[in-house]
Amino acid sequence: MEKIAVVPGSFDPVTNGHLDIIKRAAEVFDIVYVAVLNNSSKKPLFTVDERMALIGEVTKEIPNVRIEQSAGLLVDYAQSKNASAIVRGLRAVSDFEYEMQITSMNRFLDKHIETFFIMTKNEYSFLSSSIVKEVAQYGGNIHGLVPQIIEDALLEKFNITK
Ligand code: COD
Repeated sequence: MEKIAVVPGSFDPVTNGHLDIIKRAAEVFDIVYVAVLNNSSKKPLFTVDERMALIGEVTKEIPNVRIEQSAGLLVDYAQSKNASAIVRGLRAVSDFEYEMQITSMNRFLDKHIETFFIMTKNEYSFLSSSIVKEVAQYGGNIHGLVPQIIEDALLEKFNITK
């Protein structure tokens, strides 16, 4: 039976940290759905369609990755894909409390779904979409933190010419 996982997130925009988690999940699972979902506590910079297109572009070499969106609950989406696993990335201890909370809630909603965590690579442990946006907004150097196409998209969003 195929092992199907969902890698959910806001991906606003996708960073090298996210990409690393997606690639490593794709080595373990047969099919990986990268799901762009709504995090009600965040106000996105990129539209869902823009985020999906950018993720599609940077994962196009990984054959078992599919990019989708969902406006509802993560567990409902996972069920609709017959996914048995949710894969999340972990950076520092500060991620733990939030991840514990959403994992417990997802298990309360669906007792069959299992959440797996992949520890970030050291070089990405400080990296987040928010910090990349913050630096890009002021014309700072984000080279190496996001793929080139994401860097270009950020500069365009912030009307920065290099
Ligand atoms: N290294 C490794 N992993 C990383 C890095 C990095 N540098 N940066 C981010 N990550 C990981 C995050 O830990 C996360 O696992 C994943 O990448 C995505 O990160 P974000 O920030 O893009 O995504 P979030 O945390 O905003 O996603 C939250 C969801 C959208 C998944 C959540 O809000 C959700 O499930 N929404 C749908 C509604 C729902 O079901 N709610 C109930 C559950 S609370």
